[in-house]
Amino acid sequence: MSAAVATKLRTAARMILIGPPGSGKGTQSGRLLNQFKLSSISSGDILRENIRARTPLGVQAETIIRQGGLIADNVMVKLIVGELSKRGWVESRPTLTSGVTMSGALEILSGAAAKATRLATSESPSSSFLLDGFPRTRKQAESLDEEVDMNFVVNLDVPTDVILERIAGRMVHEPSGRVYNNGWNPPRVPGIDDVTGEPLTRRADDCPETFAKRLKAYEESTAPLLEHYDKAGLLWTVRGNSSDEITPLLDAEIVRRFA
Ligand code: G5P
Ligand code: MG
Repeated sequence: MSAAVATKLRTAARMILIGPPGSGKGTQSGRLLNQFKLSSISSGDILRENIRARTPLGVQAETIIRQGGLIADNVMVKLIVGELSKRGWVESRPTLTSGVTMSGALEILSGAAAKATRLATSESPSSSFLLDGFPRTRKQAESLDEEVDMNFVVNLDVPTDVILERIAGRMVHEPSGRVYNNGWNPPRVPGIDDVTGEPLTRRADDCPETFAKRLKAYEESTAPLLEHYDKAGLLWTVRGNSSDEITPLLDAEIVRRFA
């Protein structure tokens, strides 16, 4: 569903997509990339990349993901903040926090207090980005707050019975994160990615038992996360049984806030 003409933003959108497994975060991300030329990071895709590459993190994460658990907060924060920095979407800058004395400030400015840095974001619309699947706990959210000011948090509220039906049919192109569904948005050629012609696969954590555990992990960690962003005045919840119902509502809200 790619739009013919992208909508231009007036100011930078730094968005977070929260939603249960299978709620359509990846689907909406793909559509937003086309519609608003946003860049995105999917925490799950990065972990799966590490698993494929057999990095130490990937080897550790593989078992946890297969069991439907969550990766430790400190590991995830380091991974995603590092990725933001690596992609040049944010950069380190000296920060003066309240309570900093003049001599302390001079120390910071002279580079002596190298640790006291925070990520600087540009308000240029071309610096807009989207996080899919991170943060997933309040602790992760608090750590992200210390690094960068996110300005819009979307909660995809999709009923569980609707989600369960979808997962059996999911096929993915792992290198790009593109998702398909046998019944709903099948690839042009069965089992083949539309863009690269490479084979599609099933996710190892999409079997019914693991999926039930993922849903449980989501339910346990999400209420405090949503409360955190609600208090910060950033949370916007959208309900719907299908991604096609949600997309126009989400697009309109982004236009209202950033275009
Ligand atoms: P992930 O990869 O972030 P989940 O569990 O959060 O995984 P998932 O499964 O990727 O989320 P999604 O992206 O919300 O789901 O959904 P999707 O892929 O777009 O859509 C699901 C399917 O439904 C697709 O086949 C799609 O085509 C279809 N579909 C979409 N819309 C519709 C519709 O309207 N109708 C129909 N019929 N079909 C539709 O995380 C994986 C694991 O990594 C770890 C955890 O272990 C996690 O379990 N992890 C983290 N751990 C700690 N902290 C973090 N921040 C972590 N991030 C990841
Ligand atoms: Mg996803």
